[in-house]
Amino acid sequence: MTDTLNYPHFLGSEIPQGSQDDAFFQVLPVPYERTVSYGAGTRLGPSAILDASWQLEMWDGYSRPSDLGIYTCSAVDCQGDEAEVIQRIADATSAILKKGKFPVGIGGEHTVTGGIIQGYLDAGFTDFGVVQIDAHADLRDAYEGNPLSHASVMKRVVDKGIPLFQLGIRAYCEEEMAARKAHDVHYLDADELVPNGISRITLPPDFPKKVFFTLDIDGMDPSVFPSTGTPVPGGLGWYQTLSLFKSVAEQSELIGFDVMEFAPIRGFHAYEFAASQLIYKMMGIVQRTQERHYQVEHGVC
Ligand SMILES: [Mn+2]
Repeated sequence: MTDTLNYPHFLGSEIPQGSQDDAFFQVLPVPYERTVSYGAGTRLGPSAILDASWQLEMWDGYSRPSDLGIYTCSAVDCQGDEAEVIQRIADATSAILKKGKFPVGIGGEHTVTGGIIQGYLDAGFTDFGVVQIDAHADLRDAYEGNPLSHASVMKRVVDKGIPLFQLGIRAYCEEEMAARKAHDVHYLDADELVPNGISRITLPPDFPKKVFFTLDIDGMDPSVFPSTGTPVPGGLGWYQTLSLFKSVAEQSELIGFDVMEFAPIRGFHAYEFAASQLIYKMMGIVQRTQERHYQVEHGVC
């Protein structure tokens, strides 16, 4: 578990570092940790996940996502002014998009997703929605006075007029309930999804076809991932999470995804491996559901 920017590349034990011009999946490590509200350690998430990815098999059980090429970008420099870091994240994301490739963000705290979404806007994406798995609504206008807090990241998204669908939420305040109403946020909370074993959803007919998927790892149950800063009981299971992601992928044109808020626990490498496998399985679902939307050789159509 290192705390440097010299990260290994994703699945580096099995495949060479892809080319930035050719590889479809472009992994963007963002070791950003600034507005911690409880446990710390998300700045170590990207390096731990990339280290653990060397233990993955290329075959994910259904296909070989690595056949599309995986390029691991240099980690975003997260030192300095918050707004400048967010802009650096946006710039790195839009650079990937301008090459017609598929961003896979690895955090870092959930604030990072705000920078990634800004990157889509900067790259000229307009008509897209965001689907979020999370324990927390992240819809506070500011948290402890900070509008760039991880607890406010989805408020920044809906403030930009981007449609939002939330899955697995089970911790929110009245201000966030009001924000859901004010911004027509769609949601299926954990108390509906988990006890009823719901693993498929239908997006509303007017939801944008292009979807960015953000997975805050605390949306999953702490029995699966205790390795996160603000765990909440009653979350989604492993298969349920992947199945929900697949159901969204089947009815959308996915334009990217991220996995945020992973905070490794020293000595418990099972969680690091699980996080890297989750990302690789999500890549596999993208590979198998998005063929109609992209041509491997020419990037996203
Ligand atoms: Mn979150």
